[in-house]
Amino acid sequence: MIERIKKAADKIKKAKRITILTGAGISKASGIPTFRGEDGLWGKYSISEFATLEAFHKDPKKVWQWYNYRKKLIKQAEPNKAHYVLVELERIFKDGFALITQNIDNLHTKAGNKSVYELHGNIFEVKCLICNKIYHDQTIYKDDQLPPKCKYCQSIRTRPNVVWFGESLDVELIKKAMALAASCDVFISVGTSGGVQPAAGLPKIAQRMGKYVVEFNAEYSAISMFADDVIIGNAEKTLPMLLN
Ligand code: BJW
Ligand code: ZN
Repeated sequence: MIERIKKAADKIKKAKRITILTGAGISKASGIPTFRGEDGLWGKYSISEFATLEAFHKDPKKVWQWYNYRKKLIKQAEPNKAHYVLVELERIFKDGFALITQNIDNLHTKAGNKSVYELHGNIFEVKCLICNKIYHDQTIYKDDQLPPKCKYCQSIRTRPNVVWFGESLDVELIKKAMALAASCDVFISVGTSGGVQPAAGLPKIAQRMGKYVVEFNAEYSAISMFADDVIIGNAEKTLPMLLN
């Protein structure tokens, strides 16, 4: 493994542009559960009851309660060593650095990264279905305050600004992410199972364009087959080794 990390570190040293894709695994050491696998959220909460627009229309309060609970957990969480490695890489690469995340936990921004593309939204944002405004909201609500009233038009037809299954990602954002995957020299995937499209297609784009792709994950994933090197282990342990 040390040899492969050295190789990845060497590729990074020679690169001008790096693009990173992160998933829930990078935040696990910060105390935020992942989705799949043991202890994953989908083991306790079914996708069809909590993560589709149909589920939300059926029972907005129930879906809001789930996001409110996760928001509380996420608000208390601090970035871990893996997040800080990405802050250091942005400091080194400056404009040549881009971070595409599937996470809604805001931890990359909290750690200090600036060039962050949030493909699946942000748990600290509310979207109003009546006036269409999207606004920042860190409040943890009491049960009887859910769904929260829109801060602009007072409507209770609000939703978390996240992307559920069956919903389209922001078109400009996904186009930008694809361009960043195609135009980098090194593509790094961290802590994602690669089970969700279109995010999981990004490493494939980089590989097809002949870029060096390296994956840091606790186990082999659907992304591993597109990676030149796979570094198995917890990202908070393995990623810092890149900077040694
Ligand atoms: C560690 C670690 C440590 C642990 N260190 N590693 C093409 C083909 C087939 C289907 C589709 C397709 N295109 C679209 C679809 C449908 C669907 C889809 O992909 N379905 C799949 C099941 C196949 N995609 C969509 O619906 C997307 N929309 C879309 O494409 O619109 C157009 C369209 C619509 C309909 C049909 C066709 C086209 C939207 C997807 C939205 C996903 N939303 C969620 C919820 C967000 C809000 C919330 O958080 O509540 O996003 S689902 C969930 O999965 C969340 C995550 O961002 C996402 C990815 O999960 P992630 O991050 O990979 O987490 P895990 O848990 O899966 O993996 C963690 C990994 O870390 C594991 O490997 C661990 O081992 C590892 N790990 N500890 C390093 N310490
Ligand atoms: Zn409104």
